Amino acid sequence: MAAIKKILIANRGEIALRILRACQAMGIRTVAVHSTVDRNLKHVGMADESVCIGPPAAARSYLSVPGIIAAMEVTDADAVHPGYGFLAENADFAERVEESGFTFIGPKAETIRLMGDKVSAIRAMRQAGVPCVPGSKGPMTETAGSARQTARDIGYPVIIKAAAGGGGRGMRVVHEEADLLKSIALTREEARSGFGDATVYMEKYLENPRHVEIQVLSDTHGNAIHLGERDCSMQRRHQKVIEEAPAPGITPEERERIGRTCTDACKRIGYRGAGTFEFLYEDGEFYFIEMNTRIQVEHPVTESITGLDLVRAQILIAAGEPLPFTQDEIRFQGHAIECRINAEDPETFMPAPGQVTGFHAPGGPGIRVDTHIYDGYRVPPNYDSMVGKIIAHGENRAAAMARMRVALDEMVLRGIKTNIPLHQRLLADPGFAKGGTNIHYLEKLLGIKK
Ligand code: MV4
Repeated sequence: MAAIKKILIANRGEIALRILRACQAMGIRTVAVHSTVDRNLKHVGMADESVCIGPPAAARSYLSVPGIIAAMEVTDADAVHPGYGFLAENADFAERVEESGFTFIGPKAETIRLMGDKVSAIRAMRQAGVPCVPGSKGPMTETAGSARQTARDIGYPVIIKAAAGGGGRGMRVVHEEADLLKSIALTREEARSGFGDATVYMEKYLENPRHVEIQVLSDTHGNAIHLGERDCSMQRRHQKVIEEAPAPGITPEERERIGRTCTDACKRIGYRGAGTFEFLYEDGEFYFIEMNTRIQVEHPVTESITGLDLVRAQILIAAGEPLPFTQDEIRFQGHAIECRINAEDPETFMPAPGQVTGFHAPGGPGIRVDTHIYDGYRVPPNYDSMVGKIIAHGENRAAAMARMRVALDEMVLRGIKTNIPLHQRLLADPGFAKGGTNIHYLEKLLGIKK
C-alpha cells in the first residue's frame, strides 16, 4: 500500500483550494504549484510548500508534464492530484507520473486512454451492459455506401462525432442523406486538424435530451459504489451554468438501476477512483455518451446530498485503501443546486478578468461557497473565467432554490463583472422552477435558438 504523506496539487483556483482543504483534514502535507501570475492564489499561501512552475501561459506551467514532475522530485511529494481540466485526463501524464515512481490520484493511464477515445469508451461500455445511443458500433469506414446504410438503419437525424472529441467539440448534426457525406468529410477534417485523429463515429441524434450523469467511486479491492445522479442540462455553448442533484423526476428505482449498471461496469473494467458516466436522458431512457475520469466541477452537489467528501475518497482509493462505505450505507438527503460564478460580461458572456474590490461570501444553513477569491484578488486573463461556486442544499428542491436566491442576493462581489444576474434570473424563472428542463432550455431562453 502506497502511503501518501505529501500531495502536489497540479491545478489552480477553487479546485486547488478544495484539494488542499481535503489534504489538511487528512493530515497530508501539501505542495502548491503555480504560474508567475498566480503567486497570490489563496491555496498557494496556505500550502506547506509552493513551487513556481512557469509563466502565465498554461502550456508552459499547468500543462507542463516535465515541470510538474520536476516539482514532485524537488519537494519529494508522494502523489499528485490533477483536479479538473489541465492534465486531469491526460493519459501520458498519468503514465509518466507512475513511471517516475509517484502516485497519480485517478484511474490507471490505460483507463484514461480508453475513455479519452469515445469510440473505445462506447465499445467498452456497450460490452459492460451500459445502454448507449443507437449508432455505428465503431468508427465510420471510408466507404460512402456503408455510411448511408448506417444512417438509414439508425434513422435521421444522426450526429457525426470525432472519436477524440468530447465535451461538445467536433460534432455535426445531419438531417438528411443529401448532407451526409459532406458532413462526415467536414467533421473528419476538423477532427484531423483539431485533435490529430480523423476517426469519426455516428449516433442517432437525440433532439431534446437532458444531461444526467452518474457519480461513481471504485477502489482497488473490487468495490464500486454510485452516489446517484446530477442533472447538468442548464448549459450554454457546452459550458454548464447550474447543476443539481438529484435530477428532477428520476425515481429511486431508475437511480438504483442505472447506478448499478455503472458500478457493474466499473468492476468489469477495473476502474479506479472517482468517475462520472455521462448520459443523455430522453423519454425515460438513459443513453451513455462519455465517461469523465476526473473529479468534476459540480461534485459538491453530490457531496451535499450524500454527506461524503469525494476528494478524500479519491485520496483514500489512491492510497490503496478500501472504500470506507458500502452502497447500502449511502443515503440521499434533500436536494442541492450549484451556481457557477464566472468573471464575465452578463450581456456578452465574454470573460471579464480584473481586480476584486469587495467580496463577502453568503452563508447560513445549507449554503456552501467554494471559491479562491478574496478582497483585492486579481482575476488573471490567462485561465478559465470561473471564480467560484455557490452550492445550496435544502430538504427539497424548492427549499434549495429559496436558499440559493438568498445567497445570490447576499453575495457581494465588486470590481468585476459576473454572471450573478443570470443566476438570479434563472432562480426566478418558472420553467426552471418546474424542473426537468432539457439541454436547449437556456439557449432558447436567451434567444440564441428558435
Ligand atoms: C449528443 C446529442 C444528441 N444526440 N449525442 C454535446 C457534448 C458531448 N458530450 C455530447 N453532446 C451531445 N451529444 C446524440 N447522439 C446532444 C449533445 C449536446 C449536449 C449534450 C450534453 C450537454 C449539452 C449539450 C449541448 C448540445 C448538444
